[in-house]
Formats: sequence, C-alpha cells, structure tokens
Amino acid sequence: MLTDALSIAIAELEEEQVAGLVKERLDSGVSPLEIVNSLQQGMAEAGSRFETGEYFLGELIMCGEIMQDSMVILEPLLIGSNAEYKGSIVMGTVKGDIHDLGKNIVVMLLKGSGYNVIDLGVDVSKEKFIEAIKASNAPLVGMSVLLTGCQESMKETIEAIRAAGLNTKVLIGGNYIDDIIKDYVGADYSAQAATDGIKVAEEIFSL
Ligand code: B12
Repeated sequence: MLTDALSIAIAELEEEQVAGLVKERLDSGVSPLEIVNSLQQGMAEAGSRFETGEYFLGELIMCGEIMQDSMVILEPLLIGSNAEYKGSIVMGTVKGDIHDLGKNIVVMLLKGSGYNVIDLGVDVSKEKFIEAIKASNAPLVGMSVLLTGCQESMKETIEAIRAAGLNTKVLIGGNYIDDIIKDYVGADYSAQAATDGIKVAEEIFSL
C-alpha cells in the first residue's frame, strides 16, 4: 500500500500533481534522490497494475513520460558539477530491453560522482558493448535489465566480453537482479539500487 503522496500521484498518472509535488519537495529541501525513490515506488505500483490487467501499455507509456518530465528537473541536481573525471564507465541497457529510466538515473549519479560515463542507450548489442569498452579502456561496464526474458542476452554479452579478452569488471543492475542471476550470467557485481551501483564503482576505482 502506497502512502507517499508523490508515489500515489505517479501511480495514478496524475501528471500535474506529480510536477507540483516534485517542485514543492525540492523547494522544501527534500533531496533529489529521495524524490526519485518516491517516483520509483509509484512506478512499481503502476507495473503491478499492468501485471494484473488494471493498466494497459498506454498507461505504462504515460507513467514513463511523467517520470521523464520529472527527470528533466531532477537531472541537473543529480549530476552536479565535477571538474575532473575519476575514470570511464560504459553503461547500457542490454539487447532486447528498451527500459532506460533507471539506467539514466544510474548514469546521472555516476556523472555526479565524477565519472566519465559512456552511455550506449538501450537495446545494446554485445558488439557495441565490446567496441565501447575497447575504445575507452573502461575498467567497469554497467548493464541495466528490467525484463526477465533478457537474462540470456545479458549472459551472451558478458561471455562475449570475456571471450574478447577484455579485463573489465561487469556490474549488472535492475530491480529484480540478485546474486543468483549475477552468478548465472557471469557478472562480477550486482545491484538493485542505483546508489549501490555507485558504491561498486567507488570500490573498483579505489583499487
Ligand atoms: C515505465 C515502464 C515501461 C516503459 C519504459 C519507458 C522507458 N523509457 O524506460 C514502456 C512503456 C516503454 C515499457 C515497455 C515494456 N514493459 Co515495462 N515497465 C515500466 C515500469 C512501470 C517502470 C520501470 C521504471 O522506469 N521504473 C523507474 C526506474 C527509476 O526504476 P528502475 O528501472 O527499477 O531502475 C532503478 C533500479 O532498478 C536500478 N537500476 C536500473 N538499472 C540499473 C543498472 C545498474 C548498473 C545499476 C547499478 C542499477 C540499476 O537503479 C534505478 C534507480 O534506483 C516497470 C514496472 C517496475 N516494477 O519496474 C514495467 C516492467 C519492467 N515492464 C514490463 C513489461 C512486461 C514491459 C513490456 C514487455 C510490455 C509489453 N507488453 O510490450 C515492454 C517491453 C519493451 C522492451 N522491449 O523493453 C514488466 C517486466 C516483467 C518481467 N518480468 O520481465 C514490468 C516489471 C511491469 C510488470 N510488473 O509487468 N515499460
């Protein structure tokens, strides 16, 4: 049961109410990350309604658009300003999956933490991942996946990265990802929350 007014507003697809609440909370000093968490909880509720047949694809699209509108305001606050890069990280949503709102948040937070992020977008082929890792020599690649049906494509991508002899660490993330999936696909790290992904990056770049 949702209790947060902002989570409820996005789950109910109340576009104007969401915009008003985001602004109101920022004005009263709530952190942008906390606002993202509230939005994410509401989106998970919309996802459950989609699963039970209460919502259709149109509602999911609408929900994504409302989130996107909020991110326009939140993005500069999440990114902040950093003069020097700590290093490069390649990021992308795996082949077959076009969900990008979560990945974009991870990208923003990594940029805000001082990393040079090479964002490959969505539905990224293994060839594209390999090409970008080679070109940037990134010690870390982050893969986002929301569809359970895309585990195989993630596994294939990681196998191809290993077969190419690239010595990069692989971090997989998404809201259903756990250690069992991590081991199955052959990743080095897994995270459900964006903030845990940032901790992994800090760990790798401090080695
Ligand atoms: C919005 C949405 C869409 C939008 C996406 C818009 C966009 N630009 O991304 C649209 C309408 C396009 C869409 C399409 C589909 N969707 Co959809 N969608 C959602 C929904 C409601 C919200 C996702 C979201 O953006 N959440 C908000 C963000 C902020 O949260 P997040 O993505 O979880 O990301 C956070 C963490 O997971 C983490 N994270 C994410 N990636 C990474 C990566 C790294 C490295 C790290 C560290 C962390 C990390 O950090 C983020 C911030 O904390 C979810 C419901 C849900 N429970 O997630 C369903 C959901 C993911 N969709 C689902 C489905 C089935 C589909 C479709 C197949 C529907 C259809 N019949 O066509 C298509 C698939 C299209 C495709 N090929 O990818 C299912 C997946 C079920 C499954 N088991 O696979 C879900 C779970 C809904 C449901 N309960 O049934 N969807």
